[in-house]
Amino acid sequence: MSSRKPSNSRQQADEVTSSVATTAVTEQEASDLLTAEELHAEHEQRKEDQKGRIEATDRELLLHLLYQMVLIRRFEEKAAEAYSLGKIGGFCHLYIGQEAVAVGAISAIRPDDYVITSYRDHGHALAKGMSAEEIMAELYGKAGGCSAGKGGSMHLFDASVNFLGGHAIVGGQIPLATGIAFATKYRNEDKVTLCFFGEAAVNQGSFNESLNMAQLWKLPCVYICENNQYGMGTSLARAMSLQDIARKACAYGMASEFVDGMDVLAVREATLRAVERARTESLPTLLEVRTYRYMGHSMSDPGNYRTRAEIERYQQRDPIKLLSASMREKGLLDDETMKQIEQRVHEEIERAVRFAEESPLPAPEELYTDVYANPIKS
Ligand SMILES: Cc1ncc(C[n+]2csc(CCOP(=O)(O)OP(=O)(O)O)c2C)c(N)n1
Ligand SMILES: [Mg+2]
Repeated sequence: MSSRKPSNSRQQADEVTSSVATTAVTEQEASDLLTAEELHAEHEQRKEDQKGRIEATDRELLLHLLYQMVLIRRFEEKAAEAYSLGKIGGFCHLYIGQEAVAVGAISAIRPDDYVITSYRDHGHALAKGMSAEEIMAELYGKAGGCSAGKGGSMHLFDASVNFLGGHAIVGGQIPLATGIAFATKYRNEDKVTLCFFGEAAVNQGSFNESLNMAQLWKLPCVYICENNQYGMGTSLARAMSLQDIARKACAYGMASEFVDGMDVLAVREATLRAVERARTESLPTLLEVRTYRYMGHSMSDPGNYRTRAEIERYQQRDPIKLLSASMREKGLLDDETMKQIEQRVHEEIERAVRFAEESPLPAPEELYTDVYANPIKS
């Protein structure tokens, strides 16, 4: 197993400062499998790490983080079901397995801060406060959706909660985030921008251009790379010469951290540090958050490029299981409370599906609205 497995973000942050040659993950390392005993030992170690963080966190907040992760997981399971029934068309990229990243990071900002992300956006939209109803209706292509049914899964958007998309061009949101952070600074607004993107976007020129500018102009932006180790069917090891993404920040003189993306509290803490740097010093940060997606790249991906054993290995590190197990061991969660969380989530999802089913399709004349800011009159 790779020595870079994300069991402790502090330790990993230290490792980031060690040499490139010793920290890069090889394809061999990435495909190594742990034995059942090793997996169990790793899970126990992670729980110990997380329990230390739990002691410093308010129980209401812990329950809120757990609720949000369960909500995103069940929302997407329902979306997958609706997609299979033909109720959702077009592209649909699920976030299952990565919930701790959006939930942990967004819990570290204020409602008036901005979030922007890629097409794998359902989790971020929910965590930023968009309703499950308007998101599900958007997936269904209905008029009640957040983008009036014309954006679909990849183009969720709600300016009222400062969620600025949902972007389908890989790496396209990174310069947009830099621009948003520039605008807030220019207007003297005390706002931070969180920009989420996949690790494949790091190979795009827009990443380099944006981070260079953000550091040069001291912009309050947190760049959060969700390293789920695949860009469609291509593993990180086959596509990136230097796979230690956090280290790339040194090319811009920017602060960075490597974070365990399966531990929602580790993500929250690293983001809190980055947000503090953005607010008090107006400086950007690059976070490399190591995570894993359990499902295919999109609903049409059969996933032939990885083994079931590899997926199961990561499912052992499940962020929801980890938080609930740690909370139980600390006496902060019991069966009854967990049942209530699942029940509340179930009701919220049922309401969302009902809303989406009952919402009308967009009227045909809507084809001509929202195309140009100043429509040309015929
Ligand atoms: C500029 C551009 N090139 C290629 C694509 C096709 N494409 C869509 S998703 C994707 C992989 C991106 O992977 P990553 O950034 O790691 O995000 P993940 O899907 O893993 O969340 C590619 C190549 C695209 N949408 N935009
Ligand atoms: Mg990826």
